[in-house]
Amino acid sequence: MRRILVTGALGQIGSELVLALRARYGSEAVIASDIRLPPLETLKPGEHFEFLDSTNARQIQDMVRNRDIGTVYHLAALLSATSEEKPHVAWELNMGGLYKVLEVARQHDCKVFFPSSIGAFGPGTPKDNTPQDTIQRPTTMYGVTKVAGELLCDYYHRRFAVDTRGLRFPGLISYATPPGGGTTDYAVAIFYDAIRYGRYTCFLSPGTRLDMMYMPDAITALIGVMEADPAKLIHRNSFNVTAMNFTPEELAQEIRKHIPDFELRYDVDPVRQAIADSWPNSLDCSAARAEWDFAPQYGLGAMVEDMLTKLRARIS
Ligand code: AKB
Repeated sequence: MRRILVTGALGQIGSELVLALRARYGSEAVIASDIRLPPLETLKPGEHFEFLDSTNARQIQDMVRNRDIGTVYHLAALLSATSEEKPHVAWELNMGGLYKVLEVARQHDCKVFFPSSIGAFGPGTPKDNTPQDTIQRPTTMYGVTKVAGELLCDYYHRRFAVDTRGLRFPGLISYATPPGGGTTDYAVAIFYDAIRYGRYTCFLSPGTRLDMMYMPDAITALIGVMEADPAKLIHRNSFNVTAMNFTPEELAQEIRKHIPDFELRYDVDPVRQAIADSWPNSLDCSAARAEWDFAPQYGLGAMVEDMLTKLRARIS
């Protein structure tokens, strides 16, 4: 079997995806890569981790050719809030990196996964039960790179038969990596502060409803869409996926079932609030269910219980 390359392997999704891919296909089959390297002692015998700057076409080319890569999970990208702070870097990394990965994939017949987002939608998108195929027109640089990325992946599939597949992720909640640069990060940070201090100050306003998914469901969905029978795929880039939606207050209420005195305060960040306000409240995932059996397991209650248990063990 040709190997699997994961770019951005130390990021929120990459950190957990690499473990799942190694468990499923064997350590020898998976090459994790990033522009940082993990401490050597964290790697077990037989696990591969390589330096790779995914804006450098030569490095991608060498990696794919020399290590016999057949599939690329291209996760290296800036998230929404950081992309608004540094739009030029976001364009260079999110679009430039994807274009170079697709070009190498075309030349070496690789399959490519592209992570899109609810950020690919905009203020003109229907907010509730947002359809799979609808108006997008995002107003953030992050969203621009996600819509353009979806279109570019579909183009490479139609024009060059590159097997590209993608998911429009909602906010992802995970205990394995700390939050970093997203608009939905409050839904991760809240757990750290709830455990440590019993209170949290939220940067989004009380009524902000957003789609979310617990990381184990995101990893199952990622592998699921990549293993799906291509004959059944009507869509490719990218599928709406979500598992729950809530406001900060609703999340706090669920946390109070475990930490009764938990306090939630607000100090709204206008930049991240404007981004959140331009995104949908809830996605329609019927295409993902029909075309490759998407079936998330965690709702709000199960996610909160598991997050608190796992994060408590990690923090202590
Ligand atoms: C972000 O908040 O930037 C991401 C996303 C929803 O794409 N979590």
